[in-house]
Amino acid sequence: MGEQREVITADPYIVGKPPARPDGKPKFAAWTEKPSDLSRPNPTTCSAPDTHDHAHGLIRVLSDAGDAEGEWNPEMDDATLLEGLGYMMKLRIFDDRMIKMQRTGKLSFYMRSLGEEAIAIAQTMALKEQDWIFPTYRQPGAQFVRGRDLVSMINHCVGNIEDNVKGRQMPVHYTWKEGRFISISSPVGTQFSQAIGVAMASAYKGLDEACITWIGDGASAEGDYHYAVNFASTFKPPVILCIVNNQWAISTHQNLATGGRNFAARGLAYDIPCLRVDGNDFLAVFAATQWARQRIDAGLGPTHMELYTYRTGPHSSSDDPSVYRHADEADYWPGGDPVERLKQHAIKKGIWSEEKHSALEKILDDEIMSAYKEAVKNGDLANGPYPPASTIFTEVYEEIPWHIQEQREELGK
Ligand SMILES: Cc1ncc(C[n+]2csc(CCOP(=O)(O)OP(=O)(O)O)c2C)c(N)n1
Ligand SMILES: [Mg+2]
Repeated sequence: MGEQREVITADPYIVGKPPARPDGKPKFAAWTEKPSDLSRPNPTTCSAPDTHDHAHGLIRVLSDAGDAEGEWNPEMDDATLLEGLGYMMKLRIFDDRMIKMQRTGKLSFYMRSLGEEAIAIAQTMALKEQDWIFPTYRQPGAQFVRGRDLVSMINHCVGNIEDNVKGRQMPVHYTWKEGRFISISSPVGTQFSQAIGVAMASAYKGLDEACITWIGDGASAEGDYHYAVNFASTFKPPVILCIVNNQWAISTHQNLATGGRNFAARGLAYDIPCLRVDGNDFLAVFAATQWARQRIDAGLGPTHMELYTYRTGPHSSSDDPSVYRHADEADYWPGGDPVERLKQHAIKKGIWSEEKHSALEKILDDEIMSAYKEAVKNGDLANGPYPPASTIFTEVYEEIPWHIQEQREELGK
């Protein structure tokens, strides 16, 4: 007789339903999970079924009191911890500045990572320099870790003549070859297959180059997710597959994608070890990714993880969440704020203070403002100059198809 498992049935009352609409009181079940709940299995011997509890529980390191606890505590040194805090603060200030620029007509569109800063930053810090990043628009923070120049990031967001993608992409859809940061696709869900393909190539060539990729809770309901994970299951390439469950896919609640169940455990059906991680706990996110990278080091291939978080801001600068969720819903999120949690932990450890925090905020704000001033010297949205229209046709096709050539001739470029 096998072990008794819970029988899972769909709850017709939950499918697609958010916890509350704008006129109702926001509801989130209180978290009972503690950092001491889950063991850290040996990454080099652990199989998918061994991670049943990790797929259904929640990996946490920062306790409610702000201490780092449990087997998943990565025992991060102070300098690295403060570096991570600095990157998260920088991203938040950068996002605030850019949204102000969008509101004053300097940028056409913007998307913030508000509330999700820990994810791409902690994860990129846990990788090796040579690893490849296949992000969505919600992981620009990886570029800070890899050292991308702020002026170059802003040139892209404005779409001026120094934009490295020459205005061919929407703002925030960065591409950065030098940082192994692959172009962000507007069609959601494409990057999982791409990352797995590159990871397969890397294994085939015998390179120590892993891939990490992310998909949203909403996009994970597309077939693309399953096609991709099926390849990962079969070929076991060196890839870290992350579902960012930030509760919302624009105005659609994550319950529509899961029926109210979790995302992490779906990987168990594909025989891939699964972790469900508190996405607002910088140390837990780092530790889980380090564990996945250790499996890759040992030649064991993929890890599938859910980063459990909350999209604090609107979907994008074009969205008004007050029409579909309660205005204060973010305040009810049991996972708190990732920047505040790491800051409080650092203060408790005696390596940080409110004064140091404010001083760093000021330095970062000045740095971002001066980068912005530098970037708009290359043109802004209102006044140009813009990349020439002929760049629609160049560097896109190796051989221009006849119908595109006709269009080019019609434009006279
Ligand atoms: C294939 C495709 N379908 C629809 C869209 C429009 N769209 C852009 S983002 C988005 C929601 C994605 O939500 P989720 O995957 O949860 O990611 P999040 O924005 O929450 O990070 C949708 C429907 C798109 N860009 N591509
Ligand atoms: Mg989402």
